Amino acid sequence: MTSTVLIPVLGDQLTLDLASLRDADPATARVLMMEVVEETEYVAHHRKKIAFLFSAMRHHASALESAGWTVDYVTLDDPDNSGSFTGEIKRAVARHSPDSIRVTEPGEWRVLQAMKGWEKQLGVPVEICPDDRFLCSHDAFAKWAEGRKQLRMEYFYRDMRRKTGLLMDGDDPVGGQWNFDADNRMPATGDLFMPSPRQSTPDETTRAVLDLVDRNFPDRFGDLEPFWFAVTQKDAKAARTHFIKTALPGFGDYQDAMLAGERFLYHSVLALYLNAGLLDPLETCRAVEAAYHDGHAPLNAVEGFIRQIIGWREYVRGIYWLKMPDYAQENFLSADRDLPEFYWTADTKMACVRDAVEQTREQAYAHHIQRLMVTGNFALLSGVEPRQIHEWYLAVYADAYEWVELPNTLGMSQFADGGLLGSKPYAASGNYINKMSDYCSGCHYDVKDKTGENACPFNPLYWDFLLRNKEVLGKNARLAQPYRTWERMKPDTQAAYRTAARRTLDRLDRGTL
Ligand code: FAD
Ligand code: DLZ
Ligand code: SF4
Repeated sequence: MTSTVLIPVLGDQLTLDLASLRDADPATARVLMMEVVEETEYVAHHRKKIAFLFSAMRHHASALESAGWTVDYVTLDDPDNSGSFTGEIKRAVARHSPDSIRVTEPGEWRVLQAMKGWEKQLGVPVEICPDDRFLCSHDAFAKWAEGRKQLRMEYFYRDMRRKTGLLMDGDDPVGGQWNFDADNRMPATGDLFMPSPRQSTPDETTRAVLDLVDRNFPDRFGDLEPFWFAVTQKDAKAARTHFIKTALPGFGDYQDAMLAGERFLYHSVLALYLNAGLLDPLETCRAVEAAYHDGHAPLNAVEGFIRQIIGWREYVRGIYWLKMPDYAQENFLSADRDLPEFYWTADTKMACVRDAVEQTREQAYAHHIQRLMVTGNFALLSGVEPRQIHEWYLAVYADAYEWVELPNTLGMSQFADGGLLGSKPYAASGNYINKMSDYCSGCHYDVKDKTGENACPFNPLYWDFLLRNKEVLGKNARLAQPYRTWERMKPDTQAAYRTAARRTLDRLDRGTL
């Protein structure tokens, strides 16, 4: 007698060679894909993100069918749709009477807990397969972390270079150096040639999804149009080829730059495809490495890009699974301010924050330095509760899933884990933003003004942040210099900073910043 296996495939598992599909028999297996309201609202996801995932899921269902699988696809507007993964698995078990369920582990702790309950709830054996689209397993990461006082990404990354052989010359790194980050700090200027990501044209399936999302989520944050994301593996690969051809050579130099109105600069805009499963990380790194060997892109660009993927991306995932569920509750700096309304409305006179939020609303995208040094930096300096800023990042970016977003937000950006990810907080005054961008020239505030009525809010807030957190940050060796600078200031100057910080926070409270 043949046995039937039910294989749920989640929205970020859009990979034909998924672990749970491997070795299953397409003739007898039933693949289940489901658009469920619970996943759209556990945080209020951006409308473009929902549309991207639903369209990519529908295209993936067709791709699976073309590969011989039978797919049971539940749309959001199916009148019988129960609205949750567990509810839909239950209904699918009733429809197909499977002998077992086989699923690839999810990207979020919350969903894993639900999956672990399925066997008992449904009375069907459930096998949860490791997600081997990642290069470092949970066990391998735990082993690497064991006994280390500090979990430094740089050492993890070197191990990953050795493991994958990427940019290796025998036992040595190509170019004699592991990391070329020091070369990657050029500010951009408006006259630079600006590549832009490849734009796909919405087909009939995507148009139907855009209508569905518009009807069902009329009041959600985020513009649906223009919609140009790739929604198939083929188009995502074309976007990658386009990035390598047009933007990769400048990726290193301008990695930390920001320009008003320039949404993408030399960034790849590939994270949403990698995280949903439309692109394979190792294949992507190999394609980028080939561009170096072909002489198309310089080593600082190629090494920088590969480090983000096999270094940071794998490392934050390792941290997430090592530290959850307690990690999500961490609040090392006891920050308790509510998220300012302008994170949703962009209604602020701060040009840098306004631009970052506007483009987030338009594109469900902002690049790393905008996330870290503008919206993240402002939340850190003003003391926003980590949970609230975490939920914002998780909701608004098309590439956001908790395994990658949470360590980046709580750890890297908000220092809420007390320094597990970074040895010091990414706190900066307006000077940093001015150096790396052209925002300040079009701003209501004056970046050179430290304490006056029109002072850039980042200036007094920077000192206020250090003083407010002196008890926990004062012993941090990497902050010794700014604390010394504060001590050396004249009492008048200190008082002026304190007054300016109070004024700034008061404006923030009154919604007039
Ligand atoms: P590029 O700049 O072109 O970088 C290339 C690739 O490297 C990315 O596609 C991504 O896969 C990877 N990468 C780069 N930096 C990181 C990083 N720090 N951690 C993990 N992968 C990285 N990234 C997400 O994928 N999802 C998130 O939800 C997310 N949330 C973030 C929240 C905050 C507060 C911060 C500071 C960073 C966050 N990042 C997140 C990391 C990074 O900002 C994004 O990966 C990047 O901006 C995506 O755009 P891109 O594809 O153009 O990346
Ligand atoms: C993010 C998301 C959204 C908005 N909607 C769905 C959905 O309807 N169906 C689905 O299978 N997945 C969705 N996702 C992605 C899931 O939230 C993601 O698979 C889990 O968070 C685990 O990483
Ligand atoms: Fe941002 Fe300050 Fe510059 Fe305005 S002056 S853009 S608030 S850094």
